[in-house]
Amino acid sequence: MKQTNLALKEDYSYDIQTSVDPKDRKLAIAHLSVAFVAFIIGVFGGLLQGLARGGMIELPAWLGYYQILTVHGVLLAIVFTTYFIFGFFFAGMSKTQGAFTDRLRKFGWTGFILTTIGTLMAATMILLNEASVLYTFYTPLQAHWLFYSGLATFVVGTWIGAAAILTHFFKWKKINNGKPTPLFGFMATATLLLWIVSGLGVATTVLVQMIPWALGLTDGINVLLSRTLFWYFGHPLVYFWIMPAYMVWYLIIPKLIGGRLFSASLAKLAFVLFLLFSIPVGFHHQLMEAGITEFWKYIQTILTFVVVVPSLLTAFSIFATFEQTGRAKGGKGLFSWMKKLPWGDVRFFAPFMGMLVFIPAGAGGIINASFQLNSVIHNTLWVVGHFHLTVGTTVLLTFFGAAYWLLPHLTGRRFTKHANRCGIVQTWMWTIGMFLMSGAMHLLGLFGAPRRTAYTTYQDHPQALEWFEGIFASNITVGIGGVILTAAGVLMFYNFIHLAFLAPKGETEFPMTTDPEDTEKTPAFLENWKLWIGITIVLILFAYTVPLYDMIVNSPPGSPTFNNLIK
Ligand code: HAS
Ligand code: CU1
Repeated sequence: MKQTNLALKEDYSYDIQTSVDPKDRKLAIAHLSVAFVAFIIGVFGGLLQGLARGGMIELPAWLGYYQILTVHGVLLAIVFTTYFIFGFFFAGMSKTQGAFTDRLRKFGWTGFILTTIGTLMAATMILLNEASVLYTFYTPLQAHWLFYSGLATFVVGTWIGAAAILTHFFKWKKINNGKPTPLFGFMATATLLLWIVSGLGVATTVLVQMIPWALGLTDGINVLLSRTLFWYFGHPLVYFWIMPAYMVWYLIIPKLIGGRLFSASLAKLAFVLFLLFSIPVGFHHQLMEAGITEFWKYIQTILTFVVVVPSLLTAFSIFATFEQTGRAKGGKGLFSWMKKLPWGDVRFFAPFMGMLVFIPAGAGGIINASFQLNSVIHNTLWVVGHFHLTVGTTVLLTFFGAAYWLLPHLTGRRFTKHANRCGIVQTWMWTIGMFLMSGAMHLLGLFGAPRRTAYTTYQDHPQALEWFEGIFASNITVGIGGVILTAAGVLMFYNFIHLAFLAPKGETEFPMTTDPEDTEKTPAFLENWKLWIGITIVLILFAYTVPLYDMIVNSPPGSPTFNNLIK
């Protein structure tokens, strides 16, 4: 493996053909290992919970349904995603902007250790059945104060890791004043700033409301305020998941298909728009909630539709990249250029299937956000179907696709034909399993099947007994899909072990697209982070100040908010 010393060179010229610095590789693979251990445990949590809900098994008395549901959600949606993203970011920043300094790498390890301590604290409380509060842990469900302390430690740990990555980025920017920054660092910065600004909401409700409440220091809690602070964080949380997946689409896929990204400016604009508009939209999770006026719900619905735009820009950019590459390779006709894409390479195929699934997934999100239409689907299985497509398929299949080159690159092994074959099979199994499970969830949701219930008889719903609904709108189909997904999950875990620890020693490329042609012409204002952070704060204040003030000043009697801190 060509070992170029990646210490920040004076001219900060960065050669993206180099590999990840050996010391940074250890930090990245530590994150990815925790991610995949959490993944396999979370997958089995999902199997048990899906079969119990479908009435196909009875959980043992010592294992609660909501406990196993919390395990499934926390380990997959919070732990797997966060550790994978940080592992990917440390590796990508080391590759594109040179090795981290020892001091910054120490920050990285400190963040990793704190995040892991927080994970273990929260997981222990869940396993002791002291925190069966689901992955959104919002009130009025109450967990043990150690669970909330674990969450707070987890978040602080990620902030320290983020500080290392952001410092690495801005040092490069300072030394290369005026030069367009590398796309990887730009996108990671937008994602981590989003994570930090939105994390302030959930940190506030955990530290100021939930922990005092769980310790019995306050005898009640302002539920509306707490849920609002949670959803101030909760929607940007989903973009914290999807933006790294988009980074794989923008930066890795063009290289793998032998092409070049369509436009750097469009890519940077999309990520700036995510930073600006991901946070002032949390009310679209609370459209059916009392205590928030229609006016502010409607404002945040409009802002939600604004934040759909960067996803549409992404769809256009990626599709244009496919087409210009397919045609450059001699593809002709309206669509036959698609034959030129590397369908047999799982590093492309898995993320591609994630993209394809994201078309109906995103459309479902637009339905969810369509204000009064939300009343049809809110708190039904439709929403569960939605996020098993968005994060459960688009994000996860994209991360799996990245793992096939990232793991062996970091551990000095080869991405073997065997791994590729296993990967193609795994992708089809995951896609088919999810089509059945999420498809049935969407349909059952339309028949009114509730979410977050241990048992339901909606598969016997009279309307659902037409042959089509009888097959698809049934919990049996959900269960069958869940079993196929579990098998696919086990195969993915095998692929992780094979690629990280068993594949033959050797070299695997970290594929990264060369900068698009318009890089030098990228408008300088796109690099003005002070401007973007300023506008983000203005939008948040515009969308939340009045409703939050209202929730505090007019909080229902007996539900101490910050009042007990103010009086
Ligand atoms: Fe969502 C609930 C609205 C995106 C995840 N969402 C959730 C929950 C989760 C979640 C976890 O407005 C449940 C939380 C809970 O437990 O209560 N969501 C949206 C909207 C979008 C959206 C408007 N969601 C996501 C993403 C997620 C995610 C991304 C995770 C990664 N969502 C909602 C709403 C709710 C909600 C309400 C609350 C429901 C309720 O009442 O509780 C948008 O961002 C979607 C925009 C995306 C598109 C699709 C663009 C297509 C692309 C692929 C192109 C394909 C290519 C390949 C390039 C418009 C980018 C094509 C090649 C070919 C050859 C064809
Ligand atoms: Cu959302």
